[in-house]
Amino acid sequence: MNPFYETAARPHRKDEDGFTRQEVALANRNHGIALEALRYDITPVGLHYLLTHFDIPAMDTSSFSLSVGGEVENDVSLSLEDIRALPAKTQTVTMECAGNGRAHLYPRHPSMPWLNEAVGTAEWTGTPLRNVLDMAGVKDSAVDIVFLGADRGFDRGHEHVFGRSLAPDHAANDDVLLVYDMNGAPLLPQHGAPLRLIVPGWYGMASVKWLTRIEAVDKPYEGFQQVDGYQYKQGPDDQGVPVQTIRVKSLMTPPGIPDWFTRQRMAEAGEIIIEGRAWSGGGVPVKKVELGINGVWHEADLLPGAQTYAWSKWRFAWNAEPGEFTLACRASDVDGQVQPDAPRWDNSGVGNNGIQQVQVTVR
Ligand SMILES: Nc1nc2c(c(=O)[nH]1)N[C@H]1C(S)=C(S)[C@@H](COP(=O)(O)O)O[C@H]1N2
Ligand SMILES: [Mo]
Repeated sequence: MNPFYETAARPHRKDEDGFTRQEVALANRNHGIALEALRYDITPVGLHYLLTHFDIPAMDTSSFSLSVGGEVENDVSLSLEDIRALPAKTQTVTMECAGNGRAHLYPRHPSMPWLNEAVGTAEWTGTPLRNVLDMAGVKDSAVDIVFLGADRGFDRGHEHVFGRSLAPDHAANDDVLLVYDMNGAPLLPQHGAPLRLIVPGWYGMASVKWLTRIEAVDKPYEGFQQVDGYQYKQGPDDQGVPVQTIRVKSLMTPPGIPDWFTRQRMAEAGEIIIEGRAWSGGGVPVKKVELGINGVWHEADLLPGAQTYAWSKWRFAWNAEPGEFTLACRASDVDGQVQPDAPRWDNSGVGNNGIQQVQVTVR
């Protein structure tokens, strides 16, 4: 018996600010970064955004094992100790949820109602996935490498474990990691302890948490989170284009001090330093960030030194006079991609890299 088929249809919502009880429940479980925490190059773990579809599974590190099978020469089973004994690699990676910005769309897809804050940067330590795939010996017959988590639930009537796949070539890339430490300490339960995948440059859904099983398969993987979820679609019946690398984006730390309830800002006239972060996906560097002040764009300083998969810092010195202002920030990357001024439509609200806007009163 499956009582969840009736939840399959989730019509778009037109109540612009009236979020539903279900959306509020999801927002309580899955928090975003506080925008003032953009000040840290590496997001402290407790300030990193979180997105968990089902429940955080109970995992026992001492009895944990990762199994590798399917189209491989040898089935492999590894304890966490075995994995920690493999060559280690640490990588700074900015991760963003594909649904970030969803709540700016109108009408809105009922799901986790992110505004701007589903992003964070961590130092992830693990071993390149390739080391484990080489132990198993992936056969030429493999067309996908599948990653399965220990968490299970329903989505639109379909019961499944959270699973994603990568093409074999991508899985063999040295930058794709099996991760056990975040910011130099063992993963916390909510971030996938004891082992997760990190796929740098891709939206967060690819980085499977609570990873317990890797399977090489000889037919394209058709798991729910691969082919039903995470597809760019204009309408519900579109064929869909898979969501993959992160689109260019920037955020600012709102200046001044906030009003508790509305989050609107009050700042003092004079020089105000506006700071923020900018990033793109697939290892593509950010080229330029602009700050918009009441619709007029000014080029900001982009600070050097960003690592391949991590965000850059940017800064703009604003000589503010008293008045009412709408600030905005807009990044472009070296591939020529630019953030759109208005959110781009997607049926389930994925991939919205529209500009952030902040209202400020200067006194
Ligand atoms: N097993 C499992 N892995 C998962 C998820 C999940 O629900 N279950 N959520 C994915 C999504 S959609 C995102 S955005 C990232 C979030 O990672 P974080 O919670 O560590 O920030 O994990 C991904 N990996
Ligand atoms: Mo996500």
